[in-house]
Formats: sequence, structure tokens, C-alpha cells
Amino acid sequence: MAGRLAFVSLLAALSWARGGGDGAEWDHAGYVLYCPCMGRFGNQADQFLGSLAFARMLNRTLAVPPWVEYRHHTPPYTNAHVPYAEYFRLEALSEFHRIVSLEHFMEHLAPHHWPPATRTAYCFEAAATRSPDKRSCPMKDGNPFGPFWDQFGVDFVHSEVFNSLSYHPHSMQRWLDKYPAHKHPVLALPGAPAQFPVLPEHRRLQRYVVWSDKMVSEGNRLITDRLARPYLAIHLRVGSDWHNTCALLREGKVGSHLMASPQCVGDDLATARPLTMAMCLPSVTDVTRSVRAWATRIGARSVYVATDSHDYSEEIGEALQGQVRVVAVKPDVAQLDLYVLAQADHFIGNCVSSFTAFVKRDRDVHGRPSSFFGMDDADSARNEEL
Ligand code: GFB
Repeated sequence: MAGRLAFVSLLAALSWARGGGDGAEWDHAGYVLYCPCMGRFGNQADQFLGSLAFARMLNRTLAVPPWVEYRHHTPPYTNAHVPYAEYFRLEALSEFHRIVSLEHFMEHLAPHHWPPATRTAYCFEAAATRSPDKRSCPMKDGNPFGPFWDQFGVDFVHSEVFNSLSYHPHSMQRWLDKYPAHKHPVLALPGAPAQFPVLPEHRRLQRYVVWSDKMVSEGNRLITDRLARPYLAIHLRVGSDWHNTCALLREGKVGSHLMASPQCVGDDLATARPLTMAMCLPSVTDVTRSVRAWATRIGARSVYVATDSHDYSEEIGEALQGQVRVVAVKPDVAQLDLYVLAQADHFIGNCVSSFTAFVKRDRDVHGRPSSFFGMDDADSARNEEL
């Protein structure tokens, strides 16, 4: 079976290399274009999986957008648009569905097949009502929308407004009837045609999100140079924006489902377990307790801390009585943290964060174990050690 899978992958790679999947030719089944205009990396990655499923549902090629990275605090303060292939292998996606990078689409296909006078935007009526004339899709209003399309020199000259469609599979036939590819070859959308958080059935698509060679080599170098296996990795989402997010929970303004929390509490709200503050914003005591329990359980020789703010490395070091190396690199490229978290012998993440969710899905694909701050399993590990 493994041999057959390898053979199928090889065929896919060869077809890609020959041009069968590199988007060199126009796809008469049409294209889906969108701006990943909601949230930061983890949010964009969640919605990317749904967008991939949406493109496949409509049998259109997905123009894979660059990641939008916000540089609010570092010069030049404008958004960076980082090609998908910088972090992940484009060709791995084509094992699931036809894709082309948006950069390739704009450079090689758009000049001939999607010339400026034909550029139509497609959006929900609710979005159009926010525009001055109440009838145009607000494709370029504000940041990140305007800069995203401006990087490709795209302006939209028409709008197609819809209201009785959704991105869910039960709308598939209505999409096909309303926007057949021969009349509407390029569906350009203001945001991802996907839900946040990712739908349970789309989580498995993470297996097609495969790290680029560059990330593998940089990540492995970091692991070899700085860590000793077995290593425990943790994600601390504790910065000021996160305090504001978790305040919604503390004040009872949200229930169990808060951003990526279905990954912990369950997808069905009716049966979801309660979401607690320790799951959203673990205290330093919660963190050191879980780290100590899991470090003991796996015999960790080092602990890798990825964080958006404090790394608590002093407190963690003390809790481990100086026996285990505690490493917090704080790399400029957040994806390097994601890579190292994904490779750990055990991972403890934050229930509510989609940054953690990316790691959890990646680890699930490779059968690596994960747990979450504030949940029982860390405590039960601790109890086993007592
Ligand atoms: O990835 P993300 O959507 O996860 O956004 P959430 C959080 C961003 O913060 C990441 C940085 O993309 C990183 O840029 N960040 C967080 C980190 N944790 C780490 C870390 O451990 N290491 C490094 N290097 N960087 C949502 C946001 O965040 O939270 C929304 O997408 C909003 O825009 C909401 O801010 C409150 O799901 O955690």
C-alpha cells in the first residue's frame, strides 16, 4: 500500500514537472481567486483549507494567494505578501486539486485571459451594501484589501452580487448554475470562500500543506543546534491582544466556541465541554505545572518555548530544577516556530489560538501527540508521576 502511495505521488510530481499541474495552460473549468484578508497566519491557514475544498467542489483551479503579513511595528510598516511557496510546497497541493500560484496566474495567464476590462468581483449582498453605491463589491476598501490587489495592479470594473449562496457543499449546484465557468471564468472574491475556524471535515486537508525544503532545512538546523531530544514544545499565546480576547470569556460574552476552541471542546456546540480561562489564557502556574508533568512523562531533555510575548523561561527552568534546557528563540519568521513546534516529541498548545491549531493539525497528520494547557490530560500526567 505504501509503495502504491509513493508511486501515485511520484506520478503527480512528474505530471507537475511536465506542466500538467503547473498552471501553464488556461483551465476552461475556471478559477477561484481570493484575498486572505481575515486575521493573521493561523486564521489564513484555517481558511486556506476550506478554500481548497471550495475550489475542488466547483472543479475550478485555485489561485493560491500569498500570505498577508502585517508589519505594524517594523519598517516599512506596509504589509508583506509572502508567496505560498516560501513556506510550503505548491506541488504537494496538486495531489489534492488543481492549483496555480496567484503570482503565476497574474503574470502568465491574466494578461491574455483576464484582461483589465473583464475583471469582475463577486461578493455577498451584505458586503456590497457597505460600499458607497450599495451595489459594488468592496474589493479594495481599506487594509489589507487595497494593498493586496494593488500588488498585482488589479482593479475591478464590474460586481456580481449574490445572496442565496454559501461556501458549504449544499450550495454547490447553485454556484454551478449561477456562475458557469464558460460565462464566469474567474471568480474573484473579497475574502476566503471558507469558514473560520476550519470545518472538521477540512482539517484532514492539512496533509497537503507540506513544508518547503527551505523551511525543513532551517527548522532542522535550529532543532539540531539548540535542542536535545526528546524535546517538549509549547505555544504561549499570552500577549496583550490575547488578554482582550480571553476577557470575552471571563466576562461571559462568549461560550465554549471561541475562535479555534472547537479543537479542544468539540465541534458540536450542543455537546462541547466548557471552555475555561486556563484553556484560553493559562497562568504562569498553569504553564509550569503542565510543562513539568509532560517533561517528566516524556523524559524531556529540552523544552522549546514559542511565544507572542513572554516566554516564562525563568519560571519554567525553576520548575524543572535546572535539569532541562529551556530554549526560546523568538525567530523573526513565525513559521520557524511552527515548524519546531510541529516536530517536537510532545506539544502543548493553546486551545483558542489558530496558530496552535496549525501545529496540532500538522502533528495529527504525522501521528505526533499533542495536548492543551488547561485540559485534564496534563494534570493526569502529573498525577501519574505523583
Ligand atoms: O496565527 P494567528 O492567526 O493565531 O495570529 P491566533 C497570531 C499571530 O501572532 C501569528 C504571532 O500569526 C504570529 O505572527 N504569534 C503568535 C507568534 N504566537 C506566536 C509564537 O509562538 N511565535 C511567533 N513567532 N509568533 C488571532 C489573529 O490569532 O488572534 C487575529 O489571527 C486576532 O488577527 C486574534 O489578533 C485575537 O488565532 O492566535
